[in-house]
Amino acid sequence: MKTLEGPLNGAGLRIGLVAGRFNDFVSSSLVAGTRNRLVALGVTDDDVDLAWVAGAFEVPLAARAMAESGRYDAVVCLGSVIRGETAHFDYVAGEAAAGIMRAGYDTGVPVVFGVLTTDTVEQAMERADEERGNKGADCADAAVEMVRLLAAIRVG
Ligand code: INI
Repeated sequence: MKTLEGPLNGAGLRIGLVAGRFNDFVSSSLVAGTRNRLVALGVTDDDVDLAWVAGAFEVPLAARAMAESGRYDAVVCLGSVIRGETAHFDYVAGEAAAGIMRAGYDTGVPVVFGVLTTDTVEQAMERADEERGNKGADCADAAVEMVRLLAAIRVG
């Protein structure tokens, strides 16, 4: 049996980030966590582009545009939807998740889900913290792994 793997080697990859301005203090931490980890994996900082959108609801369309552009090997979606702040939580979070997944499925470009869904701002900050584990860093790993894994699958 041959095991196909996606090594965490980001050299030469171009990565698009999409971040929601809603709860921008959370998004900015997620962006920093993603960016730092991408660079640690060998991605050149100049090969990372960041697009800001209003909120999580707008993230999928921008992610899809990035994925369709042919300019990025993977797209990382970042933001937070916090239950305490809106009765629309389920709609915003659900549509963001579904749209992000579809952007990847429809384009074949890895589109990674880094939109936090939490009950409180504190829980969101915990997951966007450099010390306590930053979800953006996990997303950087997932993006690079998926690019390399898909390449390994295609080669066979
Ligand atoms: N957008 C978020 O990213 N997080 C939220 O918690 C949120 N709340 O609470 O409503 C939110 N709403 C804005 C939404 O994403 C759109 O930007 C807006 O509805 C315009 O389409």
